Amino acid sequence: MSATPPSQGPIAEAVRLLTDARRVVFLTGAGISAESGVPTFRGPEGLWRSHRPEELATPEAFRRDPGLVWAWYRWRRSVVASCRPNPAHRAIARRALLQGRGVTVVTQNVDALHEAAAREEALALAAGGPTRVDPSPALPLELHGNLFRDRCTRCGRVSESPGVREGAPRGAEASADGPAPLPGCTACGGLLRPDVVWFGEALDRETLEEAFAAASAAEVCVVVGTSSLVHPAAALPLATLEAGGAVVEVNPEATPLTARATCAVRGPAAALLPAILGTPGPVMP
Ligand code: BJW
Ligand code: ZN
Repeated sequence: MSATPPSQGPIAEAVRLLTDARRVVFLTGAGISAESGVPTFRGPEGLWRSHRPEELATPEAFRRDPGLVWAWYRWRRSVVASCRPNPAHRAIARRALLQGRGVTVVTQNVDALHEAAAREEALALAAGGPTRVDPSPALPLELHGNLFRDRCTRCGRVSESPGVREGAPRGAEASADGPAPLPGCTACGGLLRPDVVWFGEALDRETLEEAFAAASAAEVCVVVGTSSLVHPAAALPLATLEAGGAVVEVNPEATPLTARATCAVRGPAAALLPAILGTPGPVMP
């Protein structure tokens, strides 16, 4: 059972805003996965501290040195593959599954942890019951792609990247004998790249339109663990505000969004989201 939330302060206001809201958007960034062990981008421990974005997360960087970019993504895949959803992912998934289509989960993250939480919570909700629970209301719109998919630079074919999901052998990803060879498309032989969105690249139009439609229709947009610096994602909560909805920000630090948020809750997501949304039950083995 969840602890009784406080009756005053930002948490209480967030609870009040969300209790009866029928249309809710959750917009998440790297901070929601920090407590799962996934590095964030900015900040003292962030990925950009030791790797400059323009060296690794642009199409120019990939054209210049695909081996370097692939080495970085292979390393990140191996890190993320061993990470599990934390109570923040699970609380969001639980709310989406219990409320159904009124909730939209939008993420900038490429770590697939919202998807894992959706499947785990669907199993937990179905536990002991005769029918399975459909995880799809809790599956996220992935604005910046997915670390575990590849895309062919020649024919555009998208495929699951082999050997990097949890439990899979890592031998195919790196070798003690030197850098792994550049991966090729099984359909046309073209060079594969990670199916993620780099700086200067357009986001998938349908996904973005769906996210903006949900944000504009939302009574509440809950913005969790993002620096609110990267566009167009950073404009989603502004669409909610412009349409008359409320914005709840959950972040240990202030961001450019804070001054405009209806309510800013300071602290780590894994503790705060369950306090605001209720604690999910045990995960099924
Ligand atoms: C916790 C916590 C805990 C810590 N609990 N919280 C308008 C204005 C200005 C610039 C632009 C603009 N429109 C477009 C641009 C350019 C650019 C941009 O935004 N630049 C700005 C940075 C200046 N945008 C683009 O280029 C985008 N493309 C585009 O607009 O295309 C237009 C176009 C149209 C038609 C044709 C062609 C082009 C694309 C952006 C792609 C971003 N890609 C990356 C890499 C993805 C792949 C990968 O992972 O490798 O996405 S960059 C990186 O930043 C990643 C993230 O998704 C994204 C956002 O980062 P996020 O999530 O905010 O993480 P952090 O680390 O910054 O912040 C973590 C936060 O968590 C902090 O606030 C902490 O305090 C907090 N936190 N622990 C809760 N426990
Ligand atoms: Zn191909």
